[in-house]
Amino acid sequence: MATARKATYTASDIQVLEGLEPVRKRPAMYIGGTDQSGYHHLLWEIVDNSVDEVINSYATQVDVTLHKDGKTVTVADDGRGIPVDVMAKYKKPALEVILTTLHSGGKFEQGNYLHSGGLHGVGSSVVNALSSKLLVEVRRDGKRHQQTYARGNPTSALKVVGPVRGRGTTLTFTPDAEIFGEKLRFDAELIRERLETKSYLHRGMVVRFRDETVSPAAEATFLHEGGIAEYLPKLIAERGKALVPSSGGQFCLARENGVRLELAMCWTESTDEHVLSFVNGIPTPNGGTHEAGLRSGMVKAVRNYIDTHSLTPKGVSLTAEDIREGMVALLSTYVLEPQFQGQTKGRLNNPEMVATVDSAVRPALEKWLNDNQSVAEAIVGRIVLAARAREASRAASLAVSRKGVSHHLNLPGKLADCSSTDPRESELFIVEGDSAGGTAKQGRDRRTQAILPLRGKVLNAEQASLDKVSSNKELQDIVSALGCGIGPTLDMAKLRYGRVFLLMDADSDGHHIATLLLTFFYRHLRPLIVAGVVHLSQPPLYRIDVGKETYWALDEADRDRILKEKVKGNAKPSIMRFKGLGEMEASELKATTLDPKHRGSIRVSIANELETDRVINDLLGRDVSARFKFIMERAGEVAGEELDV
Ligand code: 0RA
Repeated sequence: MATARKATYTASDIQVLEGLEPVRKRPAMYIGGTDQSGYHHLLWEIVDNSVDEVINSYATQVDVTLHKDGKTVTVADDGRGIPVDVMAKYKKPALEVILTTLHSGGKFEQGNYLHSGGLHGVGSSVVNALSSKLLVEVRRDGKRHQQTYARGNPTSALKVVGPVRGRGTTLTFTPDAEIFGEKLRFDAELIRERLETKSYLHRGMVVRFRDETVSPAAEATFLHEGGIAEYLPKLIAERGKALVPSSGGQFCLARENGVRLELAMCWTESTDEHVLSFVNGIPTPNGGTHEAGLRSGMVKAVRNYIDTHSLTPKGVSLTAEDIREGMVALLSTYVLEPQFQGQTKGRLNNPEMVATVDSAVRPALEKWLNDNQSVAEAIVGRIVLAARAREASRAASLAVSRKGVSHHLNLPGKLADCSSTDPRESELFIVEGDSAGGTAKQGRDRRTQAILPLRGKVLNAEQASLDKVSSNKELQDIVSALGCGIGPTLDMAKLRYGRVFLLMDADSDGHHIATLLLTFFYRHLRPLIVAGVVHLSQPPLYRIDVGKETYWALDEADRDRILKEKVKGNAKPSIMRFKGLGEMEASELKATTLDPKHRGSIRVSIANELETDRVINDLLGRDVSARFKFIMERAGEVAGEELDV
């Protein structure tokens, strides 16, 4: 840390000053309001003073107690103790000056104190002014000093009440009901959270919280040697997001010029970005210049890594948003003279912080990516995925809005719709070919099952230009029938069917079409897959009659198993192989594929988005049969229930 700290502090270092009436007249000016948040602000101010002693290595521990009444709190530290020597100019102890005058405090900004909140020195007198009762105890020079206050005024002189070991300051106060009303109480859960967060921000600091509003009193000790790197996994778990495998990293940077910075970050599979930032240990929920610096430095570092390792994807350009998608970061910065916007310090305004953080983050992150190449690869994969998804949905939504398709009114002509309009019971079967479509229409339950026959092959959504995809007739028909739209404007609430089945021949052409359709759903209608709407029908390839019994086999292996198990003695089974769905009777199709009670199907799900994306890219561009093989292998593994694409 570049800041020089003065070894001693004298009464002459206190700068002053103003009485406390303005605070009681306009409390909101000082604590943001007299609501629940302002009430707790009093406590944060006092806690931050003690935390400052820890940050500056004068104290090791902060103890907070919430007393039984829920309105009185005690904050104790083992720091230097607030000075008690009499100030010549005021003829009062420094402690009393600090607690009774506004803007008093050490000349912190002149560099003898690295402080947390930016309002300190102001803090304790503001708290005193707004408390109906305040008791301060200072342990210094082997003596225990005490003084009491009410609404900012001393109610006793500063007294030595006895000998003491060690040093430190303890403040006990009750927010004034005249200011805050009778109803407000401290919220133990809020305090616990705030204290725990502090303990992550200042590694090694011991924070204890004792809640006496419950019996027996609840005690918690917070100590996180790992600092914010330990906080990151907790944050992600709280938000319930899956981590991009091993994309976590931590960068701790020390900077000259009084700027200290710590950063822990990783990427999740969620599409939103989440940055939690702090200035001098105080949360900045509205971000500010330090966050802007993080974003720009991070994007530059990742871009540079992609460029130098020739990882630039073909056919898609990466935007800053793609790079930031799914990012979770904890940024803790220290600023000597922080300028905050608003009374509650929600946003950092120091303009120099953009460049400061940017130039700290960029080289550190780049080095880290180079040192952790496999992690870097996962991160880049994640980013390319974001870019592809963005381009796909943009093109798709453009095409749809250009055509002005009204999904409800513009149902495709060849759709044999069901009579029910309740998506919970309605199903759509997308069927390969007109002849199979005809069979399916005969075998379906007209009330709940709709049939959409597809002619020939659909377009390869992976290879074709995005524009072509959305103007492809077969794909457009699917979108119109579904009714939910596509891309960013997709609205699951408008989806007309609760289940969608892809019903293709059990041959290689059928496999190919299923693959292309899955690609289309994956790229353009992904929420349907995520919601578990999309299924692959499993029509049988063989019908086996043994005596009066009929068995259906999905493939050769299935056929052989049935023959072995079911054909006893010299019974003569009759085996029939369907060349396509069109060869089946409507009743057969119904019994094996359409009827919910007997049909076989696989629900399509995305087990691993990154992996899926890679597979689709690798395989579908060139070798579609390999891609299908992949699907079928996986289908076998999951025994006809779930298919992970
Ligand atoms: C001003 C000067 C010194 C210490 C403190 C304030 C101080 C304030 C608080 C508030 C809570 N706990 C605190 N502990 C210390 C420096 C005194 C010296 O140089 O000895």
